[in-house]
Amino acid sequence: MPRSRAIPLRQQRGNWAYAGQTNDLEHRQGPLPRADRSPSEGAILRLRHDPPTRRTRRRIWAAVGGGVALLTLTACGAGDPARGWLPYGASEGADRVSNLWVAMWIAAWAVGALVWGLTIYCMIRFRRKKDDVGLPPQLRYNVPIEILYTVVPVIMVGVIFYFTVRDQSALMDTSQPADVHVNVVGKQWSWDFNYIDADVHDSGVQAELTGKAGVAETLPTLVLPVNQRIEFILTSRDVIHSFWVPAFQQKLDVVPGNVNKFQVVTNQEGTFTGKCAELCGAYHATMLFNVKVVPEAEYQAHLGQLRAAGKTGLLDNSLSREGLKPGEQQYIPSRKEA
Ligand SMILES: [Cu+2]
Repeated sequence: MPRSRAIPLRQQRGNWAYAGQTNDLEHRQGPLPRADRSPSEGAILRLRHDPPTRRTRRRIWAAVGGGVALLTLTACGAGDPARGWLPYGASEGADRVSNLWVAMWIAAWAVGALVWGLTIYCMIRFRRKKDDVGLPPQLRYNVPIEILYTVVPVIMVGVIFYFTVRDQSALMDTSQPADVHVNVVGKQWSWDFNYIDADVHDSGVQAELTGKAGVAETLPTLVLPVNQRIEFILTSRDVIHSFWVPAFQQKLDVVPGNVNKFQVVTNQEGTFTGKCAELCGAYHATMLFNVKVVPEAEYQAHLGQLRAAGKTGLLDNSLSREGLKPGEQQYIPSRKEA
């Protein structure tokens, strides 16, 4: 049986109205929840707020307007909406990354639209009416709904996990023989490039960030042939770096003592930026380089220039601070294997 409780009568104060005034306690069942009590003023029910003032409404509309303007401006920036505003890719793997990225956003927006839609529907459909008194019926332990909102997110995470693992496995697959093998060596604060197949090397120095135009031309440049499968074999001389060419939309840590590898198939000529993506010390920001993807003849010409400049042979990883861990050397192909 419903049980009434005596509530002290209080005067209405500010935005609050008190239970005693509306005599609505007959509509309640059971003891009052803790949240409805005020320690100093006894059991008080929060029944209604005054409607938002004009000023508050103006602020809400200003915030909504600002958000829409920000979204519009962002959308007008560089990049292609069909690729989720990612930079254009210069490798086959880049398409895989942007497809996964766009698909995730579509799924996220669909879930967001559903949740917002249901939220707004509930806010309107079940809003407090002028003549409502007391609290609406309080529901709990709806087993079918609880199962639904446990199982559905698990399925969604499972789907995202499946596609992520599928694409990651493909991007990290190095089982196919590569056309070109480059041992990229990270060092504080630049990069060395060992062109294993051609038995030549290039050694970079850290960028001089003068703030003036022309810095890009002074950076170490990794030259690669177009439409070929390139294998990057990553080693470090000192601390953990991360080899990142944004146009390939792929990066991988460069770990001292270990050999990490990944392959890309270049499919676009051009000059792209490269950088270290792992905070590796005071001059981490100067670990900039260029990647030039060129026709085969131009690539061979560049190798010839390195040879002519006396940069023959490879820079040994024994130059590294700690060398490679036992058993890691086998992952760096020798010139004959490459
Ligand atoms: Cu670094």
